[in-house]
Formats: sequence, C-alpha cells, structure tokens
Amino acid sequence: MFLYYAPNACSLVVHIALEEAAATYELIRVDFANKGQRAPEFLAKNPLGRVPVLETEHGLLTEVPAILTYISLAYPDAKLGTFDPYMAARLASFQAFLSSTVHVTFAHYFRPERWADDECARKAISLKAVNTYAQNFRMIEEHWFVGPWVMGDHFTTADPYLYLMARWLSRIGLSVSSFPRIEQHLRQMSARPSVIRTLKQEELEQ
Ligand SMILES: N[C@@H](CCC(=O)N[C@@H](CS)C(=O)NCC(=O)O)C(=O)O
Repeated sequence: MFLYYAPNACSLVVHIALEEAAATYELIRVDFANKGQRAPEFLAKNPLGRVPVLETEHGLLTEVPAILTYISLAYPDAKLGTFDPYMAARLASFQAFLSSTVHVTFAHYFRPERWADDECARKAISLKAVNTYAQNFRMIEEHWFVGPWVMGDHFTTADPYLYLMARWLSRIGLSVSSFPRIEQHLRQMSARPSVIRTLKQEELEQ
C-alpha cells in the first residue's frame, strides 16, 4: 500500500490512522513546492491533483473520510471505527462536517483563487474565512466533542481528523487556547506514539 502525502496536509490524518492500524505501507511525498500535485503521473492517480491518495491492493482511494472508512474496516483489530449503527452514522456525520465545512473554510483562507478571480474579492474571502473557521471550532467545542475523545471513551478516526484541523488553527492566525476542550484533545493526541511517529516521518514539529 502507498500513501501519497504532503507534510502537514490533510494526508496527515490518513498517515496517523495507518500508524494506529499498524498497517504496512510506504510513503510517497508529493512535492507541492514544485507543483508535484499537477504532474501528469500524480494526476493519473487523482485528477483533482490533491493528496491524500491511498493506493491499495484493490485500487486507488481519495477523499479523507472514505480512506478513513477503508482503514477502519480493513484493520478491525485497531477498532478505529464502530459497528454500532447510530455511532457509525455519528462518526460519518462528524467526518463529513470536517471535510465539507471545516476543511473547505481553511481552503477559503489559503486558496481563495478557487472562488474568485478578482484580487480584492480574494482578500475578502480569506479574511472572512478566519471568523468562519473560529465559528466552526466553537461548534465542535460546544456541540460535537464528547470527550475525552471526539466520540466519547472510544478513540476513532475522527480523532486524528480533528487533531489536524486543530493544528491548522495557528496557521490561520487563531489560538487553540480559545477552545479549552479541543486544546486538551490536542495535548492528548500529541502524546500518542502514532502521532509522534507520524510527525517524525513527515519532519514536522509537535
Ligand atoms: N476533499 C479532499 C480534500 C483534499 C485536499 O484539499 N488536499 C489538499 C491538501 S490538504 C491538496 O492536496 N491541495 C493541493 C492543491 O490544492 O493544489 C479530501 O478530503 O481528501
């Protein structure tokens, strides 16, 4: 199995999940600085030109929530998902929120050119994204997060997903200290061996 990734990108979520699952895989770094995501060889893997891509024995997978579902089903011993129908749907619901809303808000900040051609409009989109990202986190802190893990006592794939989005708070000029429960979660995650190994492999600081 191969994971196509870029350091500190959303592929980090999949990378941590693979470590949690004790999966056997190889990392293939996509060089964003040299537009490696637009290279024909990579576009053949994902025509959107985005990481993560997980190359499995069955075929290629893209989109973080789908890849997380694959890992939790392919490695049941790691217990990263749940077979309880309601909890499985809650997990899917939270991961859909992170993917479709929180991640997209972050993209508004860093990649406003996807939504507007005009330079002033792009600046306005980036500026607005900071407040919206903070609102998203307020909602996670008050509505979604159960504790001590996202879903309660059981660690799931939602935990690395939230961890990455929380790491991005500082990149957008926000502080995790405004969200005490998420700050505590970030601390717990930072202490997990899977996270320590992943950060080391991606040459990232805690
Ligand atoms: N919805 C996709 C988003 C993937 C995505 O936006 N990946 C970013 C990194 S976090 C990327 O590869 N960006 C490269 C680019 O936009 O050129 C998912 O959940 O996998």
